[in-house]
Amino acid sequence: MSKRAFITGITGQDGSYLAEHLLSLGYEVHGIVRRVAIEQPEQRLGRLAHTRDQIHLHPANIESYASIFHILSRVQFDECYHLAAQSFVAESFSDGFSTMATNIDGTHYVLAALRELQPKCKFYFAGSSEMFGKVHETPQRETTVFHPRSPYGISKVAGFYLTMNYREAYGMFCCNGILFNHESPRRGFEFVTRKITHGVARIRLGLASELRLGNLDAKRDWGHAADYVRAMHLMMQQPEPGDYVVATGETHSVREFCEIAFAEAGLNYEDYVKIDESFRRPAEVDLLVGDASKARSFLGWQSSYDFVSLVKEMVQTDLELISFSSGNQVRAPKQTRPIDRVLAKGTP
Ligand code: NDP
Ligand code: GDR
Repeated sequence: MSKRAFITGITGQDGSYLAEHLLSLGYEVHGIVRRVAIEQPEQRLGRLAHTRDQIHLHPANIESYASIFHILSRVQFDECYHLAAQSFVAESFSDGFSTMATNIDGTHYVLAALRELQPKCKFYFAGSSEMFGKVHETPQRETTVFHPRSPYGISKVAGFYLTMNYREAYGMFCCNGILFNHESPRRGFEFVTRKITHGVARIRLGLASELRLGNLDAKRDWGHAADYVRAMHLMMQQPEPGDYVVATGETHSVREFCEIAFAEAGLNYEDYVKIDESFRRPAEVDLLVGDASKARSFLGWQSSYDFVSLVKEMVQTDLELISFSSGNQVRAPKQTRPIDRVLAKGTP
């Protein structure tokens, strides 16, 4: 019999890749979506366009214990991947209260409902390298001390310890993924990588003349989301639950990302990027680079994308997306996977 998975945050970047991965492994995939998504499928379910007829969507909100309880009392699951969150760090400075409520209470509601109704269901929590924040050692690993620098980072530290506590107190199979930044052509437009690749495509096609960014010196360990969802699934197949860093082990600055992205479109970033202080954060995370040795040796996981291929894929997909919507002609994407081509055409 096929396994049944429950994904919160299925409409997001990771949720959409994870749903596809689990479907390819023969899982029956269920996910929750906010009611507004069901009412506006074209705008809100774009990332699921190509898998919608194979997955089961339930209306729910992680801020409502009752809505989670309602689903878990009707359908039995083998694995729960809790990805839903307010995931934009900058927004967490603007409204820390909402971020805390969604991310901490939401995680607690899912764990509490599982404990009550399905304590044998395995649980994955989407922890983050933002928990390391002002880093105490480099590279960061599972044993590195947390020092979050934003309400978002603090909410993820709370979720991490909630997950650990349900494992220790109730013997549940609960895993924390400590995932470093991962991107793709499905990344939200507010995150710096997509903001850059989308900006590059708009400039290349004559729709914009500049790109306004904040701190170009911040360094991140950027991987590809399609690789990282494989690690989530592998953690849940281990004999014992655990916590794992997932990262490429390479770090690059926002400036380097710009340089490669603009060059991919035949442009020089220095001619177009303008510094806008309003995009700087009250407290910055300057440098992240992860040590994924544990994931490599216990899970047999490794990243298949290198940094340059990731940037190029994102630029090429955005060129095609904008070209498609504006009727311009550009060269065909070189490294875009077919699935992302479908997505690109269905995403506004
Ligand atoms: P996205 O922002 O792309 O997706 C977030 C998802 O959460 C969306 O499906 C969103 O639904 C859903 N969501 C938000 N609030 C609620 C709510 N109140 N009720 C129900 N659903 C809600 O994030 P990613 O896919 O990039 O990340 C997935 C998870 O992994 C997040 O928890 C993020 O914090 C974490 N993470 C991400 C990393 C990355 O680099 N991408 C790295 C480390 C951790 P809707 O479509 O309705 O808005
Ligand atoms: P991050 O991603 O905060 O690392 O969180 P983001 O892409 O937002 O920022 C990365 C770095 O780029 C700098 N930056 C800018 N960022 C944005 N968004 N917009 C700008 O104009 C800009 N200019 C410079 C930022 O200051 C920062 O240093 C992501 C999210 O996916 C989290 O949910 C996840 O947990 C972490 O990655 C790991």
